[in-house]
Amino acid sequence: MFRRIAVSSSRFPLAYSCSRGLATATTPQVSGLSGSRLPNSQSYITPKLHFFNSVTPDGQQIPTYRVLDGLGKPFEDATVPEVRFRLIGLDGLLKTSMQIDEAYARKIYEHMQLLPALDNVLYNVQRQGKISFYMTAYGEEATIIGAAAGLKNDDEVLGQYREMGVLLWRGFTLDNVMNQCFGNEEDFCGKGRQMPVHFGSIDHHFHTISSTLATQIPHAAGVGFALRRDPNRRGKSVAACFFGEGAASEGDFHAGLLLASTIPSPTVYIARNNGFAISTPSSEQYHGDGIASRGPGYGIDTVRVDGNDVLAVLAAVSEARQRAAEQGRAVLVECMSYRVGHHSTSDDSFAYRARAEVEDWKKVDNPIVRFRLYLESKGWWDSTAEEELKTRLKADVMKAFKRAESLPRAELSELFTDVYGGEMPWNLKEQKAELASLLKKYGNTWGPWKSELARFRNKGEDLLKEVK
Ligand SMILES: Cc1ncc(C[n+]2csc(CCOP(=O)(O)OP(=O)(O)O)c2C)c(N)n1
Ligand SMILES: [Mg+2]
Repeated sequence: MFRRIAVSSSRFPLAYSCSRGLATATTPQVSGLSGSRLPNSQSYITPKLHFFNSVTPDGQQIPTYRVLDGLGKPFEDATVPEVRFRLIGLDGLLKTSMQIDEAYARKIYEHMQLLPALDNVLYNVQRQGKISFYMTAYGEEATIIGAAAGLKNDDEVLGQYREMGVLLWRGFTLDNVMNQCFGNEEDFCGKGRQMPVHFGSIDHHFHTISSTLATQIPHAAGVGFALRRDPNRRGKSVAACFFGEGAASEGDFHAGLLLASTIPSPTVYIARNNGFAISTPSSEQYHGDGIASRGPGYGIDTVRVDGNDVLAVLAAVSEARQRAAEQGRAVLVECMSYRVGHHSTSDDSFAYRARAEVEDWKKVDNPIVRFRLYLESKGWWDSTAEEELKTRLKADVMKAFKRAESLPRAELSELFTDVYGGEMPWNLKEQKAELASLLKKYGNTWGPWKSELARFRNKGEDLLKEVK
């Protein structure tokens, strides 16, 4: 028998451990060739011509780790039947082992509910033309909040764009969210110079989102490496990188994982496999066994998780971050879910998938309902609590929306600041002067410019005063 890689590790049975030492321990002896190996590898020589196309020992697809069944009941033989994990407690400290108690479970649930509360309002606000763009996280609430809870709050996060929930988990406020989406003068992420949902916050260890798919993947390998080189953060902090299964088709995915594996770098790669890359279904995105099968190819410990089970995601990500921190190496977690919403406000997904399919997913495998059933079974939640929560979240979101809408944009001249450190380069100075002279000529005479200018603090006066 030809066995390509090592099987499960003792610390986490469903992870495919790829450390080189294990290969020797688990590879069977081949009769007649006992002990013969290639001189430059650990590979045994075999007389059997055997092709393989699976990373599991039995040729099956990689299994999916789950804690709660569809009705929110923990599996009897789950890895953690009493739902006790290594957790970052509500005090922000890492516990070797901690039971999920009522306070912790409610915090998770409230954050899962906060995402659709925001999405419902901001999606419609975009439709009314008040913001330019928006992306919802419908269907991925368990993946995003479970992963956020599994990380330490000072782990460096490099997201793709659907990970606003990580920021919210870390204390980013509703005002912060709204200010960024409206790009008003209080948007500290980018002073209104980024598209909505392109958040970034130094205080929340959240690197600014880039629309260009997959760039965050090699960047994360570098961030992880920098953490490893920093004596104050080595062994304590990791880089956590989110990306979609579509982004994983970019060259940057392969470059990034190879880099993180070989340098090596304490980086947790979290693949959100939500079944679609805009209109491309995952069945057309790859021919192999999802994203997880690629981890062992790069020598990276890997696990696949039910992304609709918040406790499974939490357990897998917290174990992955611990491995990454302790071993200084990359780990890959693939979270399986289904993108219930449209890709973005620029998409109509019913042009390429049936409405009935989406409705089925909402009912049959809803991550929020699943966790709510778990809470109810513990006596921690009921319909009154549900009603109160939804009313409160809606009111909070509406309050932040109205406030953000009423604020002006930053001063127009801010358009040119902070692009580079140090003195402003000549080309920006030139562009700034050109804009100022155009404003002087047309700003208060041409209707569209006049109404746009009125939306900036000081109505563009800061630029106009620079025109001689
Ligand atoms: C380099 C690059 N190519 C294409 C696009 C256009 N684009 C934006 S999002 C997207 C789909 C990404 O899908 P996935 O990675 O699965 O993430 P999801 O939207 O499902 O969360 C595409 C093709 C882009 N932004 N950047
Ligand atoms: Mg996707």
